Amino acid sequence: MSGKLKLYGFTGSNSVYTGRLMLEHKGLEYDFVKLPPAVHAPTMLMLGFPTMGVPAIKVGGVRVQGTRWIARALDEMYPDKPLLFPTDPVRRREVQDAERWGEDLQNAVRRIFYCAARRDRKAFLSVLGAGRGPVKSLGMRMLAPVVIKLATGLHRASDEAGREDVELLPERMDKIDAWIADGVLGGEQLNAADFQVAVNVAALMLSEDLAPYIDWRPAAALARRVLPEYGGHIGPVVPAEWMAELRAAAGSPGRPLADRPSTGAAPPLAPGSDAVRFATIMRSNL
Ligand SMILES: N[C@@H](CCC(=O)N[C@@H](CS)C(=O)NCC(=O)O)C(=O)O
Repeated sequence: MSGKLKLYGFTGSNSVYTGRLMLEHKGLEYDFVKLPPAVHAPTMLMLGFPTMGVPAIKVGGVRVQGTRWIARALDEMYPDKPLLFPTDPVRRREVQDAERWGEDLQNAVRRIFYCAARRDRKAFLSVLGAGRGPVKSLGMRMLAPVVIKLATGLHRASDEAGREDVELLPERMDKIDAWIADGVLGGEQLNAADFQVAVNVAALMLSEDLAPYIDWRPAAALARRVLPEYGGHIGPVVPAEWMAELRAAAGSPGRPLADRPSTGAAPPLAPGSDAVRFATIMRSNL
């Protein structure tokens, strides 16, 4: 492919992190075209993309939008670089299934995020404003009410939906842990599903309310491996009544530890490991 690859997106977006990590995995050089949230939507149309969504890539006149389509396009365009999907057909299908499921998790995490953002503007700014200079931070503060309102509508992030998403977290985290145990996720070579799923576990762990219910799990260790530094912090804003399922789940804080796997500690970061590489990239690119 000729020409420098461009990635379009905005800082702090879970799906954009997935896109970025896949480009890093392939070892591709790219320019990150940072667009302000909300403003990104008409901009993408003006740039000739068929929809308003990010992440999106453009290379050699080819435009691709959406994490799952970007993953496929990257393997097709750069088959000689580390692959995002296994070549074994059975494993490949398992990874594709986990990846598709992961996009639903991505939507759930986005809904939970906007429920939190409506309750605490600081949470919104700390995630979507992470790493911005003073002028851009001011711009983000001014944009925040509009972005929160638009995103709530666009992503159907009502309280009702957000509550259901919080209630489903134990079940969803169990599924991720099971995929890790089966080797679909968290293998020696990370794959497209790892980037889809683990980014969203990392995003959940920004929440002071939710992190204690997740951080002991293999899913959390995978999130720390894939994306050790998701910028931002979400203080305690999740209504207590939304968290009954989490509190009742086996292995949750205050519950017997019998079922709690012992693999929750972050793995040591070997020099040159994926985690160290990505942490450096994230710091320098934000
Ligand atoms: N599920 C999509 C995510 C797309 C998405 O919702 N992106 C948000 C930013 S986090 C966006 O661009 N929303 C505006 C739109 O889709 O029109 C993917 O995996 O790529």
